[in-house]
Amino acid sequence: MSQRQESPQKRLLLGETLGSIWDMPRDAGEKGDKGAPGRPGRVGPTGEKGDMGDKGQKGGVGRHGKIGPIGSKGEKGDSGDIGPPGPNGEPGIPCECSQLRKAIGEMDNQVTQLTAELKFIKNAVAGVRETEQKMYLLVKEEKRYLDAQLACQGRGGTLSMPKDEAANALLAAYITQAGLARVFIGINDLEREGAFVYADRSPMQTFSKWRSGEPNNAYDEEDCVELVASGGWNDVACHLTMHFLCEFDKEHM
Ligand code: GN1
Ligand code: CA
Ligand code: CA
Repeated sequence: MSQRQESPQKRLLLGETLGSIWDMPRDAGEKGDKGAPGRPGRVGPTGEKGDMGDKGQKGGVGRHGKIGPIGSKGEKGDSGDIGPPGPNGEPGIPCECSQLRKAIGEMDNQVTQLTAELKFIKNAVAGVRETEQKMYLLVKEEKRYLDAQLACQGRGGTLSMPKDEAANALLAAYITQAGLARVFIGINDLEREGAFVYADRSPMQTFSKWRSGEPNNAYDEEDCVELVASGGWNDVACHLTMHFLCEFDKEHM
């Protein structure tokens, strides 16, 4: 199909005519049918985050877990009630009771006699003092500290180690009655200056009985200890010689 060619003037005129027809007021025609629905619009921007939703429903009960480890041993229970008494024993052999009683009575007398004699020997002859656990002996030989300790050990004991007020007071009274002013006791700082220990190397406990100003390590040579009659302690030179106090453990006699 061939296109009809118009002259430029004619095309201009036609254009103007069409334009004015287009612009002319027209009567409204009848309403057309409803058009087809338009295409869906573009996807909108991401919305703002909403509030948290309601809490979901509680889930169902879970499966049974595995058996746990064995628990620790329980405490010991209370002791049970006392059982019923046992049956009577077989009859004994007839005893020579009066003879046995006589023998026991005689032994009782002997024990009393021996106890009195022992007391005499301990106090009057040996001149010892004692407490429930210890026996103390004042040795009236003048020795240096280490020789005094050896002399006590040779008798099965050690230099006296007063570890409480009662023992210290007993020893002070002991030397006072003997008319002595001072004796060696088993305390020293031979190993480390100022660190006083007992002769059995046990450390000083809370109890001590230093005289005021003691221990002073006078002349830088006082590593042994004397007990003076009034009950106080003083550090003195170990090479001094004096009487001394031994002690013996009754448990080991
Ligand atoms: C004695 O007498 P003097 O001051 O030298 C004692 C010291 C005492 C001191 C206390 C050998 O020394 O141990 O600390 O008195 N020395 C002797 O004043 O007994
Ligand atoms: Ca000292
Ligand atoms: Ca001293």
